[in-house]
Amino acid sequence: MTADLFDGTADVGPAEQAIAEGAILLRGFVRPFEHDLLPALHAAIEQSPFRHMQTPGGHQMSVAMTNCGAVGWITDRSGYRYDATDPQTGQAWPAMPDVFLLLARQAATRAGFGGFVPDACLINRYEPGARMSLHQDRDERDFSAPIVSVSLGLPAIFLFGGPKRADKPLRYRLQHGDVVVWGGPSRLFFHGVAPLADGDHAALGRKRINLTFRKAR
Ligand code: MD6
Ligand code: FE
Repeated sequence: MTADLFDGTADVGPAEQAIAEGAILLRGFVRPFEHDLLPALHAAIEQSPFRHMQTPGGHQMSVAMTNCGAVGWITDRSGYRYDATDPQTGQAWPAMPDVFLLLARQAATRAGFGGFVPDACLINRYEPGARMSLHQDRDERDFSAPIVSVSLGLPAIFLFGGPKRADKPLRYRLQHGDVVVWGGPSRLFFHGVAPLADGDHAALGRKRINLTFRKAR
């Protein structure tokens, strides 16, 4: 019970944990990629900066977003969609860095989804208090491809429900370097992120960054 006090295993848990049929949590999977990943992330953000998008209902999202890849996910008063152009810069989104692609492919393969080629990477930035309400990812054309979700920076509580909005979500703590791969039977399950607790991460400071890789088209 107190082993964590002595050997630092308090938050380690099993390295791989099934969280639903078709969904697996790969703890620390980012580690071998981290050295190349963070500079590539910062370069992408420089080209297409974070912004708080509007929902179709007219609310501003608490999570700031940008994208890289051939297409990016956007929301505004007219709805949710993927677009090849960043509406803020008027330019194409930054190309998907090789290290992003490699990480996403390897994680998908590890989870049993070989041949995953994402064309979109949504980059989410959570500052303390930011949250993502329960939703389904359903703006992609082909639900047979999985989603690969990478957590960086401050830890967050990931809420993972079921096929109906009313299904009571389970809670998973996602830490820097964790990857969730998600597809098959749970591809359309409701999920969200609880309000981010304040903290200071050694590499990223007072924020959490989530990369969500999808095959949108
Ligand atoms: C987040 N993630 O972790 C939000 N969606 O910041 C998602 O909305 C998400 O992690 C689909 C699949 C995996 C995810
Ligand atoms: Fe989602």
